[in-house]
Amino acid sequence: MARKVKINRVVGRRVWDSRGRPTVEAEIILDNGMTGRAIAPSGASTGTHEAIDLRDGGKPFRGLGVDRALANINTEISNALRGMSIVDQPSIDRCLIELDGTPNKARLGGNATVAVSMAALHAAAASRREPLWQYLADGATPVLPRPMVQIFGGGAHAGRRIDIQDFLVIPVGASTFDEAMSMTARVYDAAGSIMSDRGHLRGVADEGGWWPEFTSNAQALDTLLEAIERADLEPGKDVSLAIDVAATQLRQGQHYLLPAEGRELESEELVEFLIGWCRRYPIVSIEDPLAEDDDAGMKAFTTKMGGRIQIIGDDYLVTSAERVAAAALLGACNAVLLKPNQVGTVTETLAALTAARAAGWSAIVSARSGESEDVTIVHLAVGWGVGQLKVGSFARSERMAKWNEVLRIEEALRNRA
Ligand code: 2PG
Ligand code: MG
Repeated sequence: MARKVKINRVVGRRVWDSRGRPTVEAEIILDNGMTGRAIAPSGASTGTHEAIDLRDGGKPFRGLGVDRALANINTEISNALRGMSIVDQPSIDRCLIELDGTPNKARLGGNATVAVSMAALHAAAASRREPLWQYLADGATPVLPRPMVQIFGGGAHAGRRIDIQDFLVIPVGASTFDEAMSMTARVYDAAGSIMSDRGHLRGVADEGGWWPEFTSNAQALDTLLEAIERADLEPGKDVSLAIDVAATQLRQGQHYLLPAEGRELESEELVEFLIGWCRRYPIVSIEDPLAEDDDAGMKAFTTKMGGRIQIIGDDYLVTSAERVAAAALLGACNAVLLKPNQVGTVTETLAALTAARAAGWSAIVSARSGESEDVTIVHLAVGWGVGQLKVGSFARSERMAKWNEVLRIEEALRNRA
């Protein structure tokens, strides 16, 4: 039945993201009157190989207008998709890729294509009268993700107050998502209290994590441990640590510059520096430990630590199936971060997940630092059974909308079992 339901038209509209910047919303209207819509997110620490976030340039909104991306949706994309079956996501995405005709969605804009691609999923699920996670699972067992939650923001998300971009916790001891959220709430609150007690509370960074009023990166890690203990939880047993180094942002020529440490490091030195932290702290996952162009460093770090911790490629892999396969062959990373807007369509995001699984890797679905109320990625994580989810911190509604959506899905699954 749903197979016969066709796309009538696609509408692009300007909405606003969590940084108060313009972004793209796409709405797909089906022949039967049903609709689906989605909003494109945007990054601050973006990889060179990501799909292009098409912006207008010029003076308005500091060049960040999206009128060109919207025009592409309202004309070319709408015309090309009209009449296509809504449940044929691979064909819809192939049509977007071919219509764009560039290797990185530079012509139509990755922000236009990802919003349309995700809107198609919502319209398809609606026409099947299924929740999106269930439509995506397609009969397979859905999996609730383990959350990875930012407690302190740094790097490009906090005026580079400290070098490391994300200090995160993973509530490894939780046996349900609901329990994981309450553990997180306690740690987030305790971390805020510690900052406040020391007169260090300065509000929150881009993704809702506490603004890092620290003098060194290790101070953030020490404070995380303190916060876990103050929440009556045990570091490493109930709650483990993770970091996103976002090392591309630290790259200066062939070196890495860590101003908060007052140090400039060679690639091999950064590898040893991070290994030192892994010895001292219960860190179970490190993202982008080296820069996007540092294959040798990534390989060296993975050779030494890949058997012990999760090593995630974000800027390094940009949700590209080809880059995942090449990195696996090289022996660099053992996990991929999946951000649909890095590649521009849902089908290509799924291809990156498939490549990761073929390599025996884990995967993590992730939001961007510029977000909205859109919760599509939550459904991707659950429906595809990805296993992990990273959407920023435990404050600000663009983050909480996503955590809360998982709670609703957990309840729906429990009632079904
Ligand atoms: C990252 C993301 C999300 P951004 O580096 O993982 O935290 O940041 O969206 O700015 O690339
Ligand atoms: Mg990252």
